[in-house]
Amino acid sequence: MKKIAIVDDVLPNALLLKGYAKRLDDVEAVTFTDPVEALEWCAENVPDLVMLDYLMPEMDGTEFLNRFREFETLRDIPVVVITAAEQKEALYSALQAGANDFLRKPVDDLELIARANNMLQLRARQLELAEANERLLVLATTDSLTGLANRRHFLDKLRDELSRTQRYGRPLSVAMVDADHFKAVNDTYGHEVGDRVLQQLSSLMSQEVRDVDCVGRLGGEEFAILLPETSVEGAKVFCERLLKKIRAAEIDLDEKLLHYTVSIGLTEVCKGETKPDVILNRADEALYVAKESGRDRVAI
Ligand code: GH3
Ligand code: MG
Ligand code: MG
Ligand code: MG
Repeated sequence: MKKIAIVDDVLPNALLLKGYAKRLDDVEAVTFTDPVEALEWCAENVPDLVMLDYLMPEMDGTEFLNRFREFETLRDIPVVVITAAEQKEALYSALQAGANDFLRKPVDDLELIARANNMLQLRARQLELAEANERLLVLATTDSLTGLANRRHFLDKLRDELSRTQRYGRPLSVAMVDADHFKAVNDTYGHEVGDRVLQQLSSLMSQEVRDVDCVGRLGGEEFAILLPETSVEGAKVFCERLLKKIRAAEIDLDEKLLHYTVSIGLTEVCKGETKPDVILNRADEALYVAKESGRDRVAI
């Protein structure tokens, strides 16, 4: 059900417009004689269309529009302003303040319906586009196999977190996680089983982190975890707990239970450090040490 707010200081006018609006499909019209009340209601309910009488004693249409457009959620909501034929200046002013269309008094019912329909279609298209954008954003930032942040999104988060960390002098740690002997898992059990391991590993990491942390898949069987507000000591405790959890996890292959491990390279961001590559390289070097010294462990 689409919502239309009708704002007119003269109640019979408002009710007349409401009567016309009833002829629109799938629409609920709410009337207001007090523009302040109307603004509050709109901010709360986000209508799909506003029909606004220009001349009102408390505030004129231009002021209403200025205040209306200040709400982020109401910025794109279509507004049809209603003016008397002699109020030329009022119409210019309202259009400049962001009115999308207008009607002349006395309002013709068919014209109102036609203009309202146009505006409602515009609004429907806006909502479709917003949803499509939302879906695109998810696609562009998510790794499809694991649902984790993809490499690009993880790097964006790292950059954001880096500037925040440096501004407030807060600790930040980064862990690089790489599956051990993963080639052997694929070679022995097939790529599909390998994918299942990556998916389980991803959900284990996601479960283990806090809300402010970010887990990303950098590529292949390599992941990274961003740990804001965490020094390397705290991050090491976290990594040990994660390693334990991963060690205890199993993949049911019917004929047997498959176990797997990971190695982790850990580093803390230094004061004044701003380059993501340098930090990731340092985590990578620590990861190499973890691999060389026997795997299934964390190195700093
Ligand atoms: P190490 O313990 O030294 O890390 O050994 P490793 O075998 O894990 O290392 P290597 O880098 O040699 O092999 C990584 C393997 O990960 C090779 C590749 O087939 C596999 N792999 C990368 N991406 C995927 C994926 O999306 N799915 C599956 N199933 N396997 C993948
Ligand atoms: Mg009026
Ligand atoms: Mg590996
Ligand atoms: Mg690797």
